[in-house]
Amino acid sequence: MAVTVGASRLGLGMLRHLPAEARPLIRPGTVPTGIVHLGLGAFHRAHQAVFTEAAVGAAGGDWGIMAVAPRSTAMVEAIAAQDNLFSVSTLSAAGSATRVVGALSGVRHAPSDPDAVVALLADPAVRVVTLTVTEKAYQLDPVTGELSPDLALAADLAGGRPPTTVPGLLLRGLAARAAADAGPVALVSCDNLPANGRRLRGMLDQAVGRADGVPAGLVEWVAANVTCPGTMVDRIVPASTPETIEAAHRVLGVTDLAAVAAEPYAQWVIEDEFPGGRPGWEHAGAVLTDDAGPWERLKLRTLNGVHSAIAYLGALAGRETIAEALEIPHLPDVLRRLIAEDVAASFTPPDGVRVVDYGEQVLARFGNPAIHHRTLQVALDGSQKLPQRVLHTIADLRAAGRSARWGALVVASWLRFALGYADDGHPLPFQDPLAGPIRAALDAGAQSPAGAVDALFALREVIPVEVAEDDEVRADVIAWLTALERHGVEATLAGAR
Ligand code: CS2
Repeated sequence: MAVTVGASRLGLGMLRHLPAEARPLIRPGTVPTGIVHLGLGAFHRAHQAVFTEAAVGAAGGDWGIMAVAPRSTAMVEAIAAQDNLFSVSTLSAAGSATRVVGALSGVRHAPSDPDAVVALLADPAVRVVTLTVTEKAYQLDPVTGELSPDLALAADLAGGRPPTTVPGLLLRGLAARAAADAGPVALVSCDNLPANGRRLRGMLDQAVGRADGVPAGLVEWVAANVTCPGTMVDRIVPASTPETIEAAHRVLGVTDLAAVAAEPYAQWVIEDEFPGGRPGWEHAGAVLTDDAGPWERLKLRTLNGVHSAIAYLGALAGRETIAEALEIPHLPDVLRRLIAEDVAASFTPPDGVRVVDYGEQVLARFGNPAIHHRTLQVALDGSQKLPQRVLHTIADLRAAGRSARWGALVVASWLRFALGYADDGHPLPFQDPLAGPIRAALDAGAQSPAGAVDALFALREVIPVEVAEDDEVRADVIAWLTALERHGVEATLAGAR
């Protein structure tokens, strides 16, 4: 990232020079590590780190976060050079506020020192492990939940060398923990996966079942000592840019190369299954519950489903950000129909929540003009996102004998996006772990919208069989794709009934 680095850098020595309201609630180094977090991205820094800092500030406890980057070194180096400090700028039309967060007790880079990460997972002081590693790092087939046959993962399961994948790190860490008799631990997925706790557990059970060289009895140890509480996580946190660093600099007067920007809203719903204890997250506004399922469906289908719809339609129509895309004429009306007619009819929301009201709140959040969330960022990895964001909505509606026309529009817009060019002919990047098979299917069927839909629907790892074999859904997706190809996004939305 090309930024002008000012003379002074954020660090413990600078804290007393910061405006009082920008100082951290806790000082790194004063709270011992109790949490290991995998995934050092912007979302973790603006979400779980902020909740945990507030919880420790209010209720105490040894819950410093040792944050592990599973891939890149840049953030590890930036945060280590800043004494584990970073800032969060909260942005809205009403103004912005920047505050330094002191939740991290340290940072590690998994690829350069996997054994250190395994040792951390086996440390009795660590009783909670949280994850934000994105959908694809779980290496689960999005439709069946089967662990992937990926070669690096197979090598991790075979053992004999330090692990390189997230399932491999967890497996070896838990094996070491069992061997050390280091006590129970909660593994908490904070990724936007359906039933993320159950998925993580499924991933772990399959990894343990297939692994070589793990202690006898590991299956039983994991069953007795490891919980995987489900969660719903929510905060819009775009990828940081040089402007994010400049905004932090304006308030702090020092350079923070790990700065993040986020919307004011944040929500965290957590199933309360923590055999080794947990931070007092409820003091930070989190909701502790015995079933996060209804919250998770509400959020994935409404917020994330609508987000993906805006991302694909907006990118096709040449809009750079989500907020700009919302200005496409008729798009908000179409999204309201998607929410009211399809999403709301597809599941039972949490008690006391009306899906259309939640949807209005979501649309207002997407319209935040201070958040520059790129349509191309939200458009990434569609094959991993579409099942929980829209295909489950379609499957549930059809099972109840209802139509799913607006859901079909989202699928068609993704497919149209995958063709790789915008309405004005500009190339669009298609980044997806399944880009190869999706491209090949689209090339084979590219002569007509029906051919493209049939080729894509034949990919079982993307489209669930009940959706793929549904003639009405197929016809709806073909009709939308035909309109999008012939008339473009704006005319298609103007004519949408
Ligand atoms: C977005 C999410 O990038 C995406 O796919 O839909 O990251 C979204 O911003 C968060 O889930 C909001 O909580």
